Amino acid sequence: MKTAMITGVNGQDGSYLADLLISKGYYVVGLKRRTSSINTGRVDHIYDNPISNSQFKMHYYDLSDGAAIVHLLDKYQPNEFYNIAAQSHVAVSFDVPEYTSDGIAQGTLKILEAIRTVSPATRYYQASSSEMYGDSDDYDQHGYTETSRMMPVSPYAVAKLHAHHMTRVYRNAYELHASSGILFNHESPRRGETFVTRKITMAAAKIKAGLQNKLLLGNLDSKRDWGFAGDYVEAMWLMLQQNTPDDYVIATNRTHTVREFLEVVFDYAGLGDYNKYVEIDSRLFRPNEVPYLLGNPAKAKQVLSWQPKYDMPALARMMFDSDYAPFVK
Ligand code: NAP
Ligand code: G4F
Repeated sequence: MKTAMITGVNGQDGSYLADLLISKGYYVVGLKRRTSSINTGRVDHIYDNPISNSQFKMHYYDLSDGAAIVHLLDKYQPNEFYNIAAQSHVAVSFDVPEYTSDGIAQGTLKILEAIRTVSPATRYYQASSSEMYGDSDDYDQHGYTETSRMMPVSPYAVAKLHAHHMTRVYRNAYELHASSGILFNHESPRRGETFVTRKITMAAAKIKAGLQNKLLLGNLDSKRDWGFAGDYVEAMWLMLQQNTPDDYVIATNRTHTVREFLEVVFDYAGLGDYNKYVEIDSRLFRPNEVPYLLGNPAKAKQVLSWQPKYDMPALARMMFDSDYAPFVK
């Protein structure tokens, strides 16, 4: 039985990845930081099922703890390691830049160094981000590729770029099987409630249920390439099954404004014009914005045979249905 270790296992991607790997017969060691309130809601179903429970073990771990990761890697010698944990909210990274950077940049380095030292056969996945492109204009009509110039515009994105390059350095210098997935925005019913898509689908569900009448939002004009998280964790796994480690763009190759996402959700919910409910709040604008993201996943399609199954409208409908389900009598 293969063993996989996942940081941030109780986050959106960590939980879908744990589901996928367990379904493939892996023993999954999930790493989670200690919090004062229990926040295992996204993985509780794994505990509740006796079969998946027997393939799952949780340990406490924080990205700041270099010694802990040495011990964990030494103990389990996992076949695969997925570094998913991060302070992942771009706007928040302007409020807590040092904390964000320490976890993402130095935390990644600690893990890579620990793999090199005590478990060099472990295959490594780095959660890189389309946010790293920032306001670069180095794209064509098909979008950004793995080699497009990156011009990050947030503390989060600079830290992700540091981790991205460090992964490449460890791959080349020490011949680690270390790959980075440059993932464009991906969402799901498990998406954190303060990211814009989930904020919109939850608000639409509550408005339809008569429990909310206003939705405060920031910039509606930025464009994002939105896919489904369940599709994207399959790409992570596929990267680590290749003989050669590499970097891959994972995206749908379609881009939409936040406004278009709003229109799809409010129309599908039968609420009509979103302008009746949405107010623009200047506090929700960022000091710097990434205006446009479109990913070209041609390499992933060719090498990994990976394709997304959901486009933005299908994703938006899935998320709304999930958020509205508790209100259906
Ligand atoms: P998420 O839902 O915010 O999950 C992040 C996970 O990291 C949570 O389990 C969180 O724990 C954990 N974490 C945060 N700080 C930590 C620390 N100091 N030590 C240990 N664990 C810590 O994020 P996601 O959407 O699943 O994204 C997964 C990864 O992909 C992140 O690295 C993100 O930056 C990156 N990414 C995401 C997207 C996207 O669109 N979703 C796109 C590109 C890249 P708590 O639950 O306790 O906060
Ligand atoms: O949903 P968002 O917060 O996602 P963002 O900033 O694109 O970052 C996400 O995707 C990245 C990949 O490109 C990941 F690396 C990162 O971890 C995260 O998962 O914001 C999307 C857009 C932005 O332009 C933002 O300004 O929506 C705009 N927006 C407008 N009103 C809002 C809001 N964003 C949030 N979170 N909340 C609002 O009220």
